Amino acid sequence: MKNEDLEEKRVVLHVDMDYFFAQIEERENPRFRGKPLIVGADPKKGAGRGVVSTCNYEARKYGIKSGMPISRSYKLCPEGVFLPVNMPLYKRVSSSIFQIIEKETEKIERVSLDEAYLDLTKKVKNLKEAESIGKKIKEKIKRKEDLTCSVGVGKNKMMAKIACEEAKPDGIKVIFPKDSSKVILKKSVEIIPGIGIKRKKEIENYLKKKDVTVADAKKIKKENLEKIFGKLGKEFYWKFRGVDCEKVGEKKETKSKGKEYTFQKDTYDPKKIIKIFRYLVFQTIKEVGKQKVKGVVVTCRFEDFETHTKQTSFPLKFYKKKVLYKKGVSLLLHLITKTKKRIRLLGFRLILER
Ligand code: DCP
Ligand code: CA
Ligand code: CA
Repeated sequence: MKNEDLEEKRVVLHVDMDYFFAQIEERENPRFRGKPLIVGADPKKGAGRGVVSTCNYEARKYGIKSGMPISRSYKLCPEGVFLPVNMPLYKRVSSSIFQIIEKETEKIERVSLDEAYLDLTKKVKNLKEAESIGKKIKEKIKRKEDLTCSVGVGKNKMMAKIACEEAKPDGIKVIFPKDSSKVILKKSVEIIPGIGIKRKKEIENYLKKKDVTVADAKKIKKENLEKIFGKLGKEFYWKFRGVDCEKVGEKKETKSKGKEYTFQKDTYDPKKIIKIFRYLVFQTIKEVGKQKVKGVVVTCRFEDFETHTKQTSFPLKFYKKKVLYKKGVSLLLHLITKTKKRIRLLGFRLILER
């Protein structure tokens, strides 16, 4: 099989910082160490309306998670330390960390502020050697920034990421090629990159079974996966077998800039909605400056937390403030005209040319 030949020879390393924003806050404020610490919107004693960005592991014991309403996290842990997001600081730390990582290879894929894949195929003879590089990266990050990360090594991006998840926190793990397909079998199908709650449900519906594992999903024929997931079906078929041909750097981080606003009170007042929407659009346009724009994304979260997004892309020449605003408004109308629900949050984002 051609696909498999290509990937057997690769060595991929995945680095991901542990509880990134919260760990930086702990470093800045050592007195909070050991206490549950939540980074995100102001909880306002439980009346706050934003979300949790992340939290440390002590806070996770209370069931707090990224993306959860901050009010809920406050109910789960009112004695927690709640801190606002200090993005400029996290960005500075991120670029300092990437300076370390970039010394190891040019073949890097930056996934987000705290996460990257490295293709070490040409740098090392085997996975054990990659593990040494991983240890070196961990030590350097600890020494320079006093922060911990986790590292995974595998024969492809998927296996490196799964290894890294298993190494968390502050660990390092290698999954050798011969073990790759075996180690994923008993795990929930959600460990497969690209399979989230929705796709897991589709697989469960197809198999008429709950809590499907990779072993369950592996029983589905390639043609049937293609029927369920279209073009992605074939990719999933191979991923269930530990095979992932995606190259490091292939899936570039989409560059985008945007703003969100959570209303003080859920609203359907068109005046309020349009006023905030205009603000989000023109603030974003100002921040984007002269960068080329490829698309527009509008997000709308309703009073019951149901969240919808709609997006459109267009040729680069389209960049004009008024056009972007009009595009945004038409997407927003699509999202809100069919519903009678009040709006909780609005978001506007521009996809940028890299
Ligand atoms: N983040 C966010 N909102 C989310 C998810 C993440 O603002 N819904 C931010 C805060 C995180 C950072 O991105 O610190 C990195 O996200 P991760 O998913 O890697 O999570 P953490 O680094 O916080 O924790 P973990 O140790 O599980 O990697
Ligand atoms: Ca992380
Ligand atoms: Ca991450």
